Amino acid sequence: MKSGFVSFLGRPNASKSTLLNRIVGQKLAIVSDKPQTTRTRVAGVKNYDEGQVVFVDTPGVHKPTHRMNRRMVDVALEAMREVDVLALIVDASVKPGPGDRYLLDLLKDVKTPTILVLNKVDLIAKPKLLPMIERYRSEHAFAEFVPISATDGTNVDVLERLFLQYVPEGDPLYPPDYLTDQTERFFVAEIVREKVLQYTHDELPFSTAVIVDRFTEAGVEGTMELYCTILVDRESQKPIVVGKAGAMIKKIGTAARAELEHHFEKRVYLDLHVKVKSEWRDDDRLLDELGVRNGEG
Ligand SMILES: Nc1nc2c(ncn2[C@@H]2O[C@H](COP(=O)(O)OP(=O)(O)O)[C@@H](O)[C@H]2O)c(=O)[nH]1
Ligand SMILES: [Mg+2]
Repeated sequence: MKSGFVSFLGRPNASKSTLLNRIVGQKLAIVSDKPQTTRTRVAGVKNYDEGQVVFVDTPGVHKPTHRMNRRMVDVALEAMREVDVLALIVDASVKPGPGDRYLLDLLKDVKTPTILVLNKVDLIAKPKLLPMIERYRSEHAFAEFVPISATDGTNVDVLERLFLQYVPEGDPLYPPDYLTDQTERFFVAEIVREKVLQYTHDELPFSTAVIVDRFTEAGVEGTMELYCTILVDRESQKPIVVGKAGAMIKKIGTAARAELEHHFEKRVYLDLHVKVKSEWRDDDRLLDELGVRNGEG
């Protein structure tokens, strides 16, 4: 049998989280069209006839501007170490930039087999792929090059076969029904944050966090009670999240509740509340509480 770890590495928005969800067949990591959505490491386990693979989704590697971002990048870099396979995920639909250069430099002395995954091929014309692959081939000794589309699933099965091929022999690391290291509490906070990202304006995403103040398992009535606080950075951002006569927060709450009910297969009572906390992205204690891990941790 085979078993091992595969880490996803890449720039923000390359589609790492979409790929994780696609492979494990369930939404573990939230996804958005805004960069820097993923703030910490999320692992998902998949069992195959040939063995078990643990996939590790990471925050996108970018230039850090706050302590939070420093931690995010550290988490991503940490995930490069002591794994069996690396997957460098690139968005094939956008022009390579300095961020790609930085990632290639990071890989320079890395001995771990690294697969280049060219993602979002549904958005590009096929003839563009080969020159792109050739360029990456000249930049680094990648083990394989795999064009995929994480949203429509093109070639993802081929990629999974390759991952299995590169992980070593070994016994499974987790029991067969183990799916993720994520807690339910963290998942709740992430789903609420995803809806905030989805419905609010562009200036908001980086500066929003969600804290679960109270999480009550379904009681006799079979209803889970969830009380969450949405943190924003500035007073001016609060009305964006609350909306006119509370319309926005209601929309966020309705969408989050529907998804949580579907996920937990239980009735959910969701209470959302918005609070201004300036500079929270540089508040170590709060970052600890939010689960934005320290790279070393
Ligand atoms: N067209 C297309 N869009 C994709 C694909 N994979 C992801 N996306 C979109 O790209 C955005 C970023 O995806 P996400 O998984 O959050 O990226 P991450 O930051 O690398 O984790 C989202 O809006 C996704 O819906 C793909 O294969 N094709
Ligand atoms: Mg992500």
